[in-house]
Amino acid sequence: AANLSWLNGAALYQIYPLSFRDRGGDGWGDLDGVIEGLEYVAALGVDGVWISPFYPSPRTDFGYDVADHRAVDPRMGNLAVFDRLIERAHALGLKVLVDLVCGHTSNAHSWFVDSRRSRDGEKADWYVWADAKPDGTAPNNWLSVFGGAAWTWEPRRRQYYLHHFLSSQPALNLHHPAVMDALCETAEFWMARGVDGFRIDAVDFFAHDPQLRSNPAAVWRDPEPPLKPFALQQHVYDMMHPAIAGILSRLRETVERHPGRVLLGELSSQPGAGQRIAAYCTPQGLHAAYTLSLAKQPFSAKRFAQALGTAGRPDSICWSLSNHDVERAASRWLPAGADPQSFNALLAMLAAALPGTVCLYQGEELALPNAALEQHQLRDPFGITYWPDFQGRDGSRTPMPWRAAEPNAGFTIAEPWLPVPDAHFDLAVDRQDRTAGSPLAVWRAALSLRRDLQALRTGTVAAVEEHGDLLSFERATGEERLLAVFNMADRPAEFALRGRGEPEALPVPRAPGALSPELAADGRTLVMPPLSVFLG
Ligand code: TEU
Repeated sequence: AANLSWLNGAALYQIYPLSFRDRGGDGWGDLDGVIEGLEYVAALGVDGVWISPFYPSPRTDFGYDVADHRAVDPRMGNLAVFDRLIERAHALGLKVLVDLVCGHTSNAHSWFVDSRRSRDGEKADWYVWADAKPDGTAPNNWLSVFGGAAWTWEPRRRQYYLHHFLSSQPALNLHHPAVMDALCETAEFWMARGVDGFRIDAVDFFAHDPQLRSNPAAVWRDPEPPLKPFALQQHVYDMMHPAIAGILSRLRETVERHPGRVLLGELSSQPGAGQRIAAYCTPQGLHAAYTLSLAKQPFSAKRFAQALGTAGRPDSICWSLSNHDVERAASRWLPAGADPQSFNALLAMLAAALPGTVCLYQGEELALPNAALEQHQLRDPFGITYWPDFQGRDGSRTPMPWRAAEPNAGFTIAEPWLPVPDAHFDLAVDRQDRTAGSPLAVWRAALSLRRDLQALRTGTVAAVEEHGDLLSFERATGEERLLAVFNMADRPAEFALRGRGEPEALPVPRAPGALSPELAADGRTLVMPPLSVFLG
């Protein structure tokens, strides 16, 4: 319990600022746009926002290639605008987390410009450099998440540098004390400006095998083509190294000096995630682990029960059903032929009932489907490389639709960097705002249940079970005990209450026309309509 923070029980909202709202009129979102949207976010009933990178960046990875950690990209505003953003968020009762990208920088960062120049400059060891093998090839077989080798040759040093993502994102050497000092100073810089904590990007990549041993080949039981090349190896040596705990403790010491600030670290879904969560979420490490472990499952009661049941410390997890790296949940999981609004209500209640923290991604509350883009519209190099087998991440990054009747749904007056899909206009904020039973109204009601019911917010989670299409679990505090049952399929099902007595149903938000679960005549069975939720 010593490690619990305000994150426990909280709901967060992820703002992907490049696609949130454009006030400057260049087709890309900016910080003034974020400020303008904060009132809407607060009205959803969330506790805070996580804002994806807005730092100066060549945008090869859309901000995750940071060229200066302690400034605002001039196209998105400046530090004075950021200060106003913090002030406005706090006035609305919202906490603010910003992204701290520690594992790599842009190759345009002054640190890398210095490091690549020679083997004996001041920052020579700030990145991960290694000699070629005698035949001139890369030091080992490590692969980049976004395709190809994780090593790129630098003619000036006549050495390879490591990059787990794009070659424009060289990996920082976090074993170097001066690098850790610089990152901790960056954390201090933003805390002094009032941020409430950090979402730490890609923690599993912070340290690797110092001997640079090659990874073994993956063992595939049932390979399902197309495989992304990253899946062709077991990532035992290039990531998830035990030294990561020590790196996190340096960051924790830094935030610990400022009461109420938190570290939310992004962990990958590689095998052993449960153990890593337990190892990193301690009073010397992270306050909570941000994970896509549910988002990466098929939508099945069995898989969700497994993910929840093996979570290790469920109160130390921040669950997300969607983010800017994956297909939007409303399309990814929608059962064939199912009513999208009923499915949305199921997702909203599931999010509201999860233990720990839950993080919504902008547009999730509007039930936006993923955008189907054409090849020429792609921006994400990950998608451009693998088209059409894997279409990249642009489909979840298209602009927020604010006003149905305006060009670009009110996101921008210019040409937006990614198009607003036709299907998103009808789902725009202004339209849903005035429509009873809209997906937005359902999310607001679900989040308000989470706020009002202490058991849903901070209760323990127990009895995580799967019965065919049904997922069930209990949330309990000293005074309150709640049973939550989700019918995850588009067909009816029955839930046996067994020794539970007759729980009294709480009013759960539903899609227009959707049926509620009923207690059968025997008093021991809940009759669950397709995609329905019982809470009581
Ligand atoms: O992502 C880190 C990461 O490892 C994964 O989420 C990855 O994108 C996914 O497994 C691919 O299947 C973070 C950011 O969220 C992402 O947008 C950045 O591109 C990445 O770091 C590099 O900074």
